This record gives sequence, C-alpha cells and structure tokens, in this order.
Amino acid sequence: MEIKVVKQILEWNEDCSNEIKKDLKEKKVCLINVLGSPGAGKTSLIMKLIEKLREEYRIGVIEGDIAGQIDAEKIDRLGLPVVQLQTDGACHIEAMSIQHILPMFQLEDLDVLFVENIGNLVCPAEFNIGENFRIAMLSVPEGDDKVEKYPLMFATSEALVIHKADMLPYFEFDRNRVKEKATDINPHLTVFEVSSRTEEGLDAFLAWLIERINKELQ
Ligand SMILES: Nc1nc2c(ncn2[C@@H]2O[C@H](COP(=O)(O)OP(=O)(O)O)[C@@H](O)[C@H]2O)c(=O)[nH]1
Ligand SMILES: [Mg+2]
Repeated sequence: MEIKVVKQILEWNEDCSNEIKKDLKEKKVCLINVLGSPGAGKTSLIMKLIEKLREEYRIGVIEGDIAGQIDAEKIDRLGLPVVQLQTDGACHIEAMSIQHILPMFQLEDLDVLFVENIGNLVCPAEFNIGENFRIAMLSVPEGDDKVEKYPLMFATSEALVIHKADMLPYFEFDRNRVKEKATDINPHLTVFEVSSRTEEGLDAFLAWLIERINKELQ
C-alpha cells in the first residue's frame, strides 16, 4: 500500500509563503514583516512610518496579536486599511493566516503592507509569511544581550532598528556590542538607532526603507 506522507508544518508554511510572494509580486505589493518583543515599539514605529510615507505609498497593515484589537484600532484611526489577526494563543503568525487575510484587502490599491508580528523574539523568526523582507526591532530597555540570546530573528532580517534611542542615556546599553554581534550573525544586516518619540535617527532609516521598498516595487 502506498503510504500517505504529510509534510512538516514548516515545509508547508514555506510553500504557502512562496505562493504569497508570487501573488504579491504580480500585484506589486511589498510585504514587510516587523518583528520584536512585546513593547519594543512595533506599533509606534509602524505608525510613524505611515505618517512619513503615506503621501508616497498606499499602505495597509495586518496587526498580529494573541488577543484584542487595540493596535488595529490605532491604525484604523489613521484611516488606513487594517486587519487584526488574533492568534488565540499562538506565539507567531503563519503564512496560511496571511493567505487567508490578503483577499480582505484591495491589493490593487496597495503598495506596502506592514505585518506587525506577534510580540516575541523566538517563534515569529521561524515562519516566513511571504514577506519581501523583515525588520527586526530591539528596544533599549530590553537590554544589549538579546542578539546573542535570540540570534535567529537578527540572522533573518535585513534591518535592525535599535528602538527607543531616546532612552540610551538612561540605560546601560552597549550599542556597539549589539551592532557587532548582530552583524557577526548577519553581515547583510543594516543597523539603525531610531526613536519614534523624538524622531532621532528616523531620516536615515526612512531613506533605507524607501530605497528598499522601491527596489521591490520595480
Ligand atoms: N521612550 C520611547 N518610548 C517609546 C518609543 N516608541 C514607543 N514607545 C513606548 O513603548 C511602549 C510600547 O509601544 P508599542 O508601540 O505599543 O510597542 P509594541 O508592543 O511593540 O507594538 C508604549 O508605551 C510606547 O509609548 C520611543 O521611541 N521611545
Ligand atoms: Mg503593537
């Protein structure tokens, strides 16, 4: 008898992620996966980026959370298309969820789709969700040892935003240690120090992001 073989979830996820990539490439939408701990400032940075980019790009957002719709309400108040994904306990977003959600957007009216992943330094890094690229965030109050403790997120991202840079004077946070360790793990990583609150470092990050998005939308 022929034995039925079911592929492991990660492999299945990878197939689904590749389908999303193909679909979004055809529709000219750049999907950006934003990763970081709870409280790293993912929503705050996305909102700041929306403020700066919305005249140039048509933006949508998928907000991932275990429960509630607090972050989606914030985006909704900005008047942008947003879907709240509730994972009901799961610590990461899978490609299948994104594939299910995409038809809820008018994709032909979008250039950029931000996905705020579940606040977690571990699991979200293991699952591709059809993204064009990832942005990893590490905020200053979290400590400068996180790259060494949770390497995968930093290894798989194209940019690292050291966030809440306005807090650097108040914490023992060795930014050089973070930069060195992160670029040791991932030589292709570009590191920025940004504060969404004071906007310090924001221009440099925006310049990188715009170039990166434009490359994908070509
Ligand atoms: N000092 C400082 N606080 C920030 C900054 N960005 C966000 N926060 C604060 O950090 C907390 C968590 O922000 P939020 O965007 O909800 O983080 P998320 O859980 O990663 O989405 C909030 O109290 C924000 O006001 C920043 O650049 N500097
Ligand atoms: Mg958030």
